[in-house]
Amino acid sequence: MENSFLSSDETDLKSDFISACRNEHHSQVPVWFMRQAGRSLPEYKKIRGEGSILEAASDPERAAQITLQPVERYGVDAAILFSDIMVPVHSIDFGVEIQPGIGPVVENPFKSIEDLKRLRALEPEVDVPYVGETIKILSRECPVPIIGFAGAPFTVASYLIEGKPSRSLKKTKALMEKEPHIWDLLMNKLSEITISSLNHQIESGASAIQLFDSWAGLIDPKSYEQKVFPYSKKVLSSIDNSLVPKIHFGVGTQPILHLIAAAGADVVGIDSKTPIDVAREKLGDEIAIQGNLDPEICLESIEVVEEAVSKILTLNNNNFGHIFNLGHGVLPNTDPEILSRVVEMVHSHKLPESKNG
Ligand code: 1CP
Repeated sequence: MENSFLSSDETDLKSDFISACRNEHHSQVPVWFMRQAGRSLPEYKKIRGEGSILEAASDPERAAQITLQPVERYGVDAAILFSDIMVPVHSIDFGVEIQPGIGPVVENPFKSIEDLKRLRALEPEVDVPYVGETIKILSRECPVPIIGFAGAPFTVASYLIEGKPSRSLKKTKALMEKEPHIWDLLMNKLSEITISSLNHQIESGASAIQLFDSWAGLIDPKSYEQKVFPYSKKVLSSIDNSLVPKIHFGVGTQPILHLIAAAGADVVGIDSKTPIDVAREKLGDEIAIQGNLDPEICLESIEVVEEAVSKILTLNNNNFGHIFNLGHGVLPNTDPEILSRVVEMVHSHKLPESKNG
């Protein structure tokens, strides 16, 4: 299937979001929110149903409807597929569940070389046909580009090894340091699974992809460079950016921002602790930046939020390579009215007529 949203110098449908990803001229700053689907929306709670998010995500009609909800309510410029970074490893029966209010939980966490056998190759048409079907429904019904996504090998590995959400990543760091050979085999297997998953989403009609390496900033920069970067690079470089732009995001990545870009990103997603002007100083003007309103600020009064939005737009200094977003996911107790106001404010900011001002 063709991606129907092209950049501004193509003749097909034009999208500010895709133009910004490609650092091309457009008139309005595009905006979407990480974790915009399936969080605070009352309409989500209505159709979510009982059972795990993995069940809801495996029903294409329902998953497509949930994906569309934030587009309809907020008027955001992109839709992120309703799914989860653990869907591929769940689908090959590694024994991953997602517990409401907790997150990914693994019954038998990854411990030894024996566990590699439990990570067979992903066959998307057989293992996750519902992902492709959801994207195909969205390709017909969604008025804005669809962002496909995957967890980066490191972040997915951390859940498989820890067995549950963790911020110390003790077991992950121990395996990485003490068992380099097993680490390499594990990361290679996860890289292949990630590549299959992303290519399947692109073939099904995703117009952009985002690689979430949410916990990349929790290890030291040297370990990131040696033990994580090569695999993310393998994933991103195996995706042709003439087909879709590639967004690479992690939290706490300021010291490794150049590597987040060098892994093969068209867009670097930054968290709220990295001011946009600082990011641009590190990355140069060619690469696009996505971010970075603090999700915690969205719990404050409208005046506080407005000031924070203005500050980000000012720091961006009318650079065309900017996609407005949060610095991490929408918090579950966020008032949807606040996010509607953010979209309105971002859209009312006018960019210059041409790239040279
Ligand atoms: O906009 C959307 O919500 C779209 C769907 C989506 C996305 C993009 C979900 C649904 N998950 C994700 C990505 C995801 N999942 C990431 C990367 C983004 C990020 O850093 O937030 C990560 C780290 C996960 C893993 C995960 N799944 C967590 C985090 C656990 C931790 O370590 O703190 C959680 C809580 C889940 C469950 C989950 N995923 C999605 C939903 C709607 C839910 C909640 C389900 C429930 O509680 O029933």
